[in-house]
Amino acid sequence: MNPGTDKKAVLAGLQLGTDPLSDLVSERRLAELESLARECDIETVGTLVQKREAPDRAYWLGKGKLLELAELAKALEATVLIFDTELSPTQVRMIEDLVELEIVDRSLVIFDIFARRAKTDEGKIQVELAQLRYRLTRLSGRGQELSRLGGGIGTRGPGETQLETDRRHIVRRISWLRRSLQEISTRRSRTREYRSSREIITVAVVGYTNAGKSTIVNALCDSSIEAEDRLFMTLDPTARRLITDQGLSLVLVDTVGFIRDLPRYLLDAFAATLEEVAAADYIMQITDISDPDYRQQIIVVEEQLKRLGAAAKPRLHVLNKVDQAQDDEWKLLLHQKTDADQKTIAASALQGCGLSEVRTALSELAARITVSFSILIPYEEAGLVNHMQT
Ligand SMILES: Nc1nc2c(ncn2[C@@H]2O[C@H](COP(=O)(O)OP(=O)(O)OP(=O)(O)O)[C@@H](O)[C@H]2O)c(=O)[nH]1
Ligand SMILES: [Mg+2]
Repeated sequence: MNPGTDKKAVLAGLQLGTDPLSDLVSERRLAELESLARECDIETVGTLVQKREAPDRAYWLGKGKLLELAELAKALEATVLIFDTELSPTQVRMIEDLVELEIVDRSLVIFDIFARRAKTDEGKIQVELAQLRYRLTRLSGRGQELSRLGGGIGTRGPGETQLETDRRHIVRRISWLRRSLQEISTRRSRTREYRSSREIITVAVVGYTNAGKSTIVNALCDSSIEAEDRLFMTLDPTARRLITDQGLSLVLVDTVGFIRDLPRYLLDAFAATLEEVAAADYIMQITDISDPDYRQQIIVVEEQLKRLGAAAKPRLHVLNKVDQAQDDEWKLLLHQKTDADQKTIAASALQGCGLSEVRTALSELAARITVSFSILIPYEEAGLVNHMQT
C-alpha cells in the first residue's frame, strides 16, 4: 500500500462444516481480518462468507461465489479482494485470471503490517526473509508475469526493485538474510547465557496481539515500551528489569504477539526472537478478556507455547482489561490454575487493579527460584570470596 492512500476492499470468508457455532467463528474471523486490513490502510466496504464442506482447490470459494464477490466489489467500488486464508500460488493465479481485482490473502496483510512495524535491523531482516520466502513460492512458473505480483500489498516490503530482479537474486538475498539471522541468534543466545550465568530470572511475557503485554510490562517496570491499540505493535523482544520489594531482580521480556494462522514463514523467520520464550524461566501469559474472542485466543496462545516447547513452564496467567469485561464468564478461569506453578490473576494494566497481586506473584517466584544460603569461610581460606559471584 502507498501510505495515505486508503484502498477499499471486500473480504471473503469460508464457513466450513455444520457446527452451530461456525456462524460466530467466521464472523469473528472476518472482524479480525478487517482490523488487520485497517492496519494496512485498507477500508473494508463489504464482506461475503460462503458455507462449504471444504475449500475449493482452484478458487478457495466456489467459482460462482467468486464471481458474485467480484460483482459485489464492483458495486461497492472496491479494488481489492482479501481472502481469509493463505491462498496457494495456483489459487492466486486462477483467481487473478478470473477477476480483474487486486488479490490479497491473509498472510500478505500480516506481512504488510510486520513490514510497517519493523524498526530494528533484526525485525527488518526477519520480515524481509519471510516475505521473500513467501514470494519465492509464488514466482515459480510465472516467469515474466513477475511484476503483477507486487511487493507485499502495493509497494511496502522488500521494495519495488526486488520485484524486477530474478529468482536467483532472491535466493541469494534469502541466504544472506539467513546468515544475518544466524548471527543475531548467536548474539541473543550469548545474552541469555550471560543472564543465566548471573542467575537472572527471565519471564517471557506472551499473549495474543493487542492483549496488553507491553502495557503491563510498562506498569510493572516503570518503562515506556510503545503500547497502542494496534496489532503487532511490538516486534522485537524488549527486556526490562523488575526489582521486587525484597530487592531481587527479574527480567521481563516483552515479545511479539501471537495470532491465529500466523504465516508459516513469519514463524520461521521469528524463530530467533521466539527463542526468548523457549529459554525463559517463567511465562507470564496475558489475555484480553474484554475481547469477545478471548477463549479462542487462549487456545491459539496455548498451541504456540506448545510448538515452542514452553507450555510446561511455570506460568502466571494475567486476565487483563477487566475494566472492560463484557460479562462475568471469564471469572471461571480464575479457578482453573491455582498451584504454585500455575497462577491466574485478574488485572487491568491500564487502571492498575490486580497489579500488586501480579507483583507479589513475581516476587514469590523470584524468591522461590533464588536460593539463599549462608556459609562460613575460615579466615585462612578468605581468598575463596574472590571466586564467589555477586
Ligand atoms: N481498557 C484497557 N485497555 C488496556 C489495558 N491494558 C492495555 N490496554 C490497551 O490495549 C491496547 C494494546 O496494548 P499493548 O500493551 O500495546 O498490547 P500488546 O499485547 O503489547 O500488543 P502487541 O505488541 O501489538 O502485540 C493499548 O491501547 C492499551 O492502552 C487494560 O487493562 N484495560
Ligand atoms: Mg506490545
